[in-house]
Amino acid sequence: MMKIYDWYTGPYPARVRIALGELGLQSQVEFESIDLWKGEHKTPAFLEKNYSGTLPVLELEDGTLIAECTAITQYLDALGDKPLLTGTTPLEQGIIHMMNKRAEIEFLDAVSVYFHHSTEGLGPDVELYQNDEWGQRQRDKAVRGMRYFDGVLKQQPYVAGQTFTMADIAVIGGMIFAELVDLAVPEECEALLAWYAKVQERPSVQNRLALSAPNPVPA
Ligand code: GTS
Repeated sequence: MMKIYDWYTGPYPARVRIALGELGLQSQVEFESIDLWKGEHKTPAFLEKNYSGTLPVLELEDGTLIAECTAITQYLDALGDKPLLTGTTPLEQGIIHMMNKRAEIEFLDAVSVYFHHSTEGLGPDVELYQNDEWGQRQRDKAVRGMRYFDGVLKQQPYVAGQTFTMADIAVIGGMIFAELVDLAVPEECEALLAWYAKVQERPSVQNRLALSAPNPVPA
């Protein structure tokens, strides 16, 4: 059985959990919790699994380790007969990859930097270097990213075009992280908010936390 190391409420882990749900692969993976709040992702043992010290990480049955949400999603999507999240034609694949990367750079990763640099983040034991000015700039960048994706979604139903793809999942990750840090979506971003209401109805999004949580669930 494949294994995923993650933390159940994390926005990046959410991306892979949603992908698993979309692909119907939930029963093919087991989860191992790595407690971000205790810094378990920065221990030497975990850094051997993922040099970057981040979650999630996918471990295959033969022990091969794949980190990075995009890489994990591409791997999982390629297991089926027909890719559902990463495109089938060269054009689709290129556009989806571009929009997925843009969702990370312009939105999700920027919210993450804001969290780690301008809030308490994961606490003083984990956040060994903080630069508030950098965090604030990334917060402003994330809000610009929201406005960009609002413009995209005024033109088309999904982030990379006419169908739901991993680029949508990356923007969902940004929305989840923005909620966690109380970074509000500007009210006028109506298309982004309407898209988010719509994609939140997907079972893959609704059921992501239930896939696994540490037992007992932390307070
Ligand atoms: N580029 C990585 C990816 O796409 O997988 C980023 C992963 C990432 O930043 N994951 C977060 C993490 O490990 C998990 S979460 O914030 O979504 O819960 N953060 C811990 C840290 O110390 O940066």
